[in-house]
Amino acid sequence: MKNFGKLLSYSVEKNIIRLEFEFGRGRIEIIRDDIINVFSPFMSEEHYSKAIEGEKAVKTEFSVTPVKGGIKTETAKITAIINDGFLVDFYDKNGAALCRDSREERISPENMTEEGKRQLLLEGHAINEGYTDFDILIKKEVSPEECFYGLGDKTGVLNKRNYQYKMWNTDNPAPHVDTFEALYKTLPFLISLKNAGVYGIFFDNTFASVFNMAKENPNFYWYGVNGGNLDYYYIAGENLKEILTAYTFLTGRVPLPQAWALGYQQSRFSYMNESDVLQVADNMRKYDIPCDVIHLDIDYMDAFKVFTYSKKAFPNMKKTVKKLSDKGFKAVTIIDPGVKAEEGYSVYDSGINAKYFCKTKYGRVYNGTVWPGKSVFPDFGRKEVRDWWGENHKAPISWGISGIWNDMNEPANFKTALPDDLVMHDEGRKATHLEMHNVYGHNMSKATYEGLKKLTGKRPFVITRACYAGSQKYTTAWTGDNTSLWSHLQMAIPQLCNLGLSGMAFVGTDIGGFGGDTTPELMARWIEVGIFSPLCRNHCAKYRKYQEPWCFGDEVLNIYRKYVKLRYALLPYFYDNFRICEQKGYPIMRPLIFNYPEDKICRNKNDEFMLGENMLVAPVVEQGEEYKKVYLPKGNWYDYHTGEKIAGGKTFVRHAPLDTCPIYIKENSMLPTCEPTAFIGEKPNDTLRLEIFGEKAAYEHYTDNGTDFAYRNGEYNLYEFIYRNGEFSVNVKNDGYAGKYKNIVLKKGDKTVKAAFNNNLKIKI
Ligand code: MIG
Repeated sequence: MKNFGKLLSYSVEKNIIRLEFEFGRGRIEIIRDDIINVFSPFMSEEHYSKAIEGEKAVKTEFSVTPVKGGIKTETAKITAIINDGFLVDFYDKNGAALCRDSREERISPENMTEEGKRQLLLEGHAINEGYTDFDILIKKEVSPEECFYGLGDKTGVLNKRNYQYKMWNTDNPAPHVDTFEALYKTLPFLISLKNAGVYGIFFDNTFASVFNMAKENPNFYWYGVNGGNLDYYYIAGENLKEILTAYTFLTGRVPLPQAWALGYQQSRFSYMNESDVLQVADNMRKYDIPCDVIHLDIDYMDAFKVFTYSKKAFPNMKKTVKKLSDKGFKAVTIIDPGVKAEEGYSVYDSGINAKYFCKTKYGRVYNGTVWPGKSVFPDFGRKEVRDWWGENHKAPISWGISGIWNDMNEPANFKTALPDDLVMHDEGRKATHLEMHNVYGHNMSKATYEGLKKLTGKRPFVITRACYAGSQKYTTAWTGDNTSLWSHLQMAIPQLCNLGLSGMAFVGTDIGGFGGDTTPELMARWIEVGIFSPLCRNHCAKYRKYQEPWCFGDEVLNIYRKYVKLRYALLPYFYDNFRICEQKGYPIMRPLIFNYPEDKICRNKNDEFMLGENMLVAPVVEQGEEYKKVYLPKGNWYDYHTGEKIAGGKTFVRHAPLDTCPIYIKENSMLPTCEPTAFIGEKPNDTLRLEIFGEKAAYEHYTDNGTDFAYRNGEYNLYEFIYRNGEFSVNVKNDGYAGKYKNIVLKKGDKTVKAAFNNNLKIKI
């Protein structure tokens, strides 16, 4: 790490404090009273952020005063002391030290002898080389009880303490075990929670970085990166909710999806032709499994050429899609970034003519090898390339495709890694693969999102494998190639929760597992978890056992149906939570700690999660287990299956045979549901079912057309439902959407009341 030396002088200009050190320069930028940026221009004076779009700084009161060995700056929420050596310490208003740079030195693990290394190599072990020193190294003090959350799709348990991870978007299908350092995504944001308080920290640098979460030394965690700038945001807040609202203020939020995107989705690598696809569709209806989407994996293409389809497998794609749509299904097609290098193929030709593909440092178009064989890679950092890519979606849109699934966009290359010095651009600026690698999937998703939005005017549905902080504005994501293993079902919970805590809230795993062969029991337990993941898709690898719901016999089929129907019943609740996510950045699927930051037991709760504020899910994720050890935070809860009222603040055992996923509803809440249908929109959604739990509750419910952006112009309905003194009433907060409910069915315990819906309802129950 660079030695900055003593602080020589500083100056304040607008919201920026400029710092002159003996051996370098630094900047402190006050973004808001709860967000401060720490910056040093190792590469450039500009941030060049891909995550943060537009100017975020708002006019904020702050003071700057000299202190011994540095300066102190204060906003209404943060006190920061900037010391010699550009060591920065953050305190809250009560003086609690939340985030101080550690003064301790790292001890290099490179003290290993040559003989030691030789032995390790002989046995086939990797040597932890290259992790010893970094141009940019930030060390932050850690207290003994401190926990870390976020960091994206990383492996392991919920609390990231004691792990080391690398941010370098990586496609590696080997089973993702706890020691895997890099998966597909780069979300360099973490939340620290300790007895003294919470804070968030976002390291906005796209180069390969390493996070060592107090694994090397229990006294500090460190972040190291070679390349880019020293550029991080300190985020203050009272609790995890405030931190996430502020983080998503910076990097953006998941926009409301089209309603159908919340339905159940079925995929396989691949449904090989039209009759395969139609058969899956027919079986969904035949076996009465609600389903909205069928995915077409790479084999639908002609020789893996993107934006084409194989006429042999799908003689007329438009007709196939029409047949699906007649049965109530949307089709989503996969699109890879690798464009087949073949003259006469229009996507290749147009991209070559316009010079849209990445070049080697010698100026030649770079050829890699992916599914189509020799392939070229669009330089997605440039706007004109993104626009061109977006326009290419005219083809799938003309076939009637409803959404796009972006794969392989780490980017993956079969034979070797792409060269570090491959020329890529960040808009007009020449950059390298090393800098742009981790935002390749982000830029591709942005291209897809903007293309679909322009072509359809609807809320685009995009799924991606690789992404960067801020990608939530453009795309949903799945966790890539998991395996049909119990350990991967277990990991799905913390993995999806941490993605949500990293801003990527519309996420899911391959339900049933991608690689390997799932078992009937694992399938049943996985769907019991999977229906709660915002993105709900069953997907499976080539040459692996078929894993559609009917492939495991009647018992599993019945369980599958029961839970997918539960998903469909809960769609109004899901949609409400998506709206909250767009408004405040709160994830839909959350770890308990998000709702109960004071509850120490929740800090390490890996096998339960919350859906929004009111629903707690405690699934069985162990083979052969028929009992679940359930923990409920303080307060009263209702067992969703039996209605039994249970006092929380304790752990107890719930009988949970294969067909039972324990679910609990918080006392004094309401749960909106609907009658499950075969697909969303099969029947008009005109009856709201509302279940009341407890004697005093208020709940906000949101509806809109579920399709386009009219809601942003006020075309939505927002109701506040109130239950007090035995009476239910409605307070209309916004009355802008014409699609109104006709009926309401109120439920409380074993009482049910049906009524015609209107804005002035008052019902005794
Ligand atoms: O090299 O498109 O993660 O979901 O089925 C494999 C084929 C490429 C990897 C994705 C997976 C997809 C598969 N793809």
